[in-house]
Amino acid sequence: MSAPQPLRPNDYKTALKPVWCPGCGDFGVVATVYRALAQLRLPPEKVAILSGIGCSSRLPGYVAAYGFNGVHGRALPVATGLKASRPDLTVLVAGGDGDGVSIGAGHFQHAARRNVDVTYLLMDNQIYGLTKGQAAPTTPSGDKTKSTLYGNPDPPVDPCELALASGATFVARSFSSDMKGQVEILCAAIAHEGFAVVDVISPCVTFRGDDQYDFWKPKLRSLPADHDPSDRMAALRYCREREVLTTGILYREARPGLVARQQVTRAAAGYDPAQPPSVAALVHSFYP
Ligand SMILES: Cc1ncc(C[n+]2csc(CCOP(=O)(O)OP(=O)(O)O)c2C)c(N)n1
Ligand code: SF4
Repeated sequence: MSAPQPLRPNDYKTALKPVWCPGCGDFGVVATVYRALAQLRLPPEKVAILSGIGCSSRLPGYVAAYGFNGVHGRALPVATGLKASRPDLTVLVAGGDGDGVSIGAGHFQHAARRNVDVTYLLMDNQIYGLTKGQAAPTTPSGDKTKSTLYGNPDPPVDPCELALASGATFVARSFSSDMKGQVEILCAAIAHEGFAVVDVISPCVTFRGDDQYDFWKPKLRSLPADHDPSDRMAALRYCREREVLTTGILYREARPGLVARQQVTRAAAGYDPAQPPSVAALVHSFYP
């Protein structure tokens, strides 16, 4: 029998051709997913990618791995259940800023608090793309959109700030066309134990304007070499930036993830994975 061939980025492509608009940042994001999976040598049958609804949430269809395209805003609860029952799988969640920090905001906070062992790829275009250009919670104040014709009257949410405030143990920011930086961050996020949030700015050229790359590129900065990623307050200083966009791993903390904590509590209760109790026995133990 011949030895298995090393995996290459193209091995993770499916036959489906992305239907994103030409120039959409999401093309860059999926390309970095192919590269990161290949770099980590993760066999497709050991990876699951889940999403909600949105242009960005189409991503699982383009990656040769297990995939699930669920309900708007609800990818994280599904991912939590999957990881809890199949801890051997590498679980990624992909989706838009609307999906993640608007309708799905409650799940985002609790996944962070519980340090659920998934990588969350938040494809942040600062707009609702799929529904054709309404303001998202990430849309900057004052911007005109289909739902804010006179300018957005609200202050935006910064997903990294929300993740840090909610207790996430890995928080990073990247830009979709920065292949090298994004692959490095994604590999580190996937290797991290616990909830790893990657807020990737992924321009919507159709509803945020085709000048998005010209707008963002001069603002991109790498984290300074002396940044201490264990310093939460230092990480917070890179949130809500206006004149620049600092990319890199803002925050990283070693704390047991949900899977490890679950194993500890189960072992303490005498749970034997080889002989799991029946549901009836479990219910009876609560309501004798
Ligand atoms: C429960 C529910 N509410 C609203 C919608 C309509 N809807 C679909 S996608 C979407 C927002 C898309 O924006 P985002 O999540 O940021 O993803 P993008 O399309 O920008 O990638 C909305 C409001 C829906 N499908 N289901
Ligand atoms: S509408 Fe925007 S987010 Fe959706 S595919 Fe087009 S450019 Fe991308």
